[in-house]
Amino acid sequence: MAIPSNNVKLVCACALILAAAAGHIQPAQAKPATSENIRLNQLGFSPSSQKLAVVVTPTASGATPGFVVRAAESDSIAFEGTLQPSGEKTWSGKSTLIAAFTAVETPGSYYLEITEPGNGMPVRSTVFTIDESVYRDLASASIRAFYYQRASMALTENHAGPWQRAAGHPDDRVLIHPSAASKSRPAGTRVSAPKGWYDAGDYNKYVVNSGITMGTLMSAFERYAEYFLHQKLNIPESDNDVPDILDEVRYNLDWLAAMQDPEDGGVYHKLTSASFEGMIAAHLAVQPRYMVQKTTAAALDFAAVLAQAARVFKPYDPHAARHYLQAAQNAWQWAEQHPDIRYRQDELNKTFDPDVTTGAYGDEQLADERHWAAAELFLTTGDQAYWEVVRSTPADFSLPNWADVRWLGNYSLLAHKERLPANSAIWRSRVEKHLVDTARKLRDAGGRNAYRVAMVSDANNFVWGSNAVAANQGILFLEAFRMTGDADFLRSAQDTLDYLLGRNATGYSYVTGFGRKTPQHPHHRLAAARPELPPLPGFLVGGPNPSQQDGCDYPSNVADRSYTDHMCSYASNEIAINWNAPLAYLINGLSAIETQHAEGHRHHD
Ligand code: 9MR
Ligand code: CA
Repeated sequence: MAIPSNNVKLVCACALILAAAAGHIQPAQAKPATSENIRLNQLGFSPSSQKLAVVVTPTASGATPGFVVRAAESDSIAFEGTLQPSGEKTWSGKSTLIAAFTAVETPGSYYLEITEPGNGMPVRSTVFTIDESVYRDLASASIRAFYYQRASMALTENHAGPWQRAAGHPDDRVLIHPSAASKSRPAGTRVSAPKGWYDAGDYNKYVVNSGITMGTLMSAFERYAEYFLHQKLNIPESDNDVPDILDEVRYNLDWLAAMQDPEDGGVYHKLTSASFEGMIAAHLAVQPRYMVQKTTAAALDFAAVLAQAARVFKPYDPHAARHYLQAAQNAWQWAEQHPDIRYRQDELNKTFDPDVTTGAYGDEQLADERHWAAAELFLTTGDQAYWEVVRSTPADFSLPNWADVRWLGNYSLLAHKERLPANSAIWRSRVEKHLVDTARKLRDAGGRNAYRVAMVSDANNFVWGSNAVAANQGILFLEAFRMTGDADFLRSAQDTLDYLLGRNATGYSYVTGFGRKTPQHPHHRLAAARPELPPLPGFLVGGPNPSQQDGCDYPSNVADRSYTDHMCSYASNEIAINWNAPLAYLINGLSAIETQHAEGHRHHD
């Protein structure tokens, strides 16, 4: 049955009467097949949000056919519209058509039905939900994921369900690697640095990558504190008086604090086994663990995180907060005295034994780390010396990643206007302008794009961990919305979430356990060790990455399709804390804004 662009109800009714007269109504069989070519957020939408689906078509067609949205249970029509051509093509050279159905606001289950371009057959999308709480579970799962990554403690059934497990990595007898030897801690000295989160699919703990992860999570809390005060995550600390997200952050903070050498304030780059463990359970991964070389990047990221923690934890534990601030200042001092100790793993391995071959997080540019540390230290202490560093840093925008944290500092500074110096107005308007201009450009690029999302508009976005590029763009949009109040930016943030949850070139929702087509075989040792279970839920996989550094088999080399749901693929299908943190920020930020909005309405009524 073809769907005309108007009079759909009438035609359908006629068809029904004719079929009934002929005496062979078979509603079950009559339902059109589900098409993989209709891409949309597989969880669905909140009632007031923008709602789009993208239809990937084999060829460009001049026609703009109609579409309908039907209620899943009754098949009755809730909305009729016309598919709009997108303009730009996909990176595979395909055309797309856009279905907009924002007007559907009644909570319920729905599907989209179209006449498939090319063959004229009616097809439908998978069922999606419209509901105020549609993202609630994902919002908490994106943070609960960190709980699953905890080292040094057993996970119990009441918190971890079927993913309960024995404790791994006590990390209370970590060896000082020769690269990290000092007078008071010669090579082979045993030190203790338990707790913390496993970085990713591997079991190591890296200060640099913890840095951006912690900064992102604490900033999410600072921006949406009211919302997080009420969020319950069912983690072991859920019964105390501290917001659960901060309890989770603190588990990693306890480890991070122990990465500092108390003797001189320097910070070890990582706590790691010499080489990666096999795909085995945490408690069976028992290679010796080492503290490896103190670096400038580690010290500055540490300083930034501990300075922010001093601010964030002050109301809950003022004693700990003072300690965090002192640790941050000590690390800063060390970094000022050692401004250019970079982590170069290949060189390190020429001098020291054993060779270390795990994640390097080697960063050659350290001005951004210095800026971020100065920004957080300034906000916490008000000390003018830090402001001088901040003030002299270039203001142009760059999207945060583990190696570029300059804008973590700027986001913090802009969100704490009341703490900026009296004469900072010019600085502030310049930095704000860079933020808003960049967000506007990205938003416009998204508006032209075949998937209607900024992320896909530039093939260079598809790096290792591309999904975190998308999630960080989502954060940028949320910050632009905070700055301007322009709801267009909120829609761009929603577009970004829609991209991650299925409106994309592979048709995957990239978060484990959330959506109809999700990663089943992430490169995640905790998951690989339990093949009888579904993968641990709430984890964002790295996503499409045409560089394919893992050498696995991929279905495509095209930028946004170069993804494979195979355990082998650490370059496209691993999970990582620095990718989950911006997902958590985006989804919880959107939920927080949604909640405010709904409450505003209720008060208004
Ligand atoms: O996310 C990191 C990516 O930017 C780098 O290109 C890549 C290679 O150095 O490493 C990624 O980080 C991995 C880390 O080195 C070890 N743990 C797993 C991380 C995610 O794949
Ligand atoms: Ca850097």
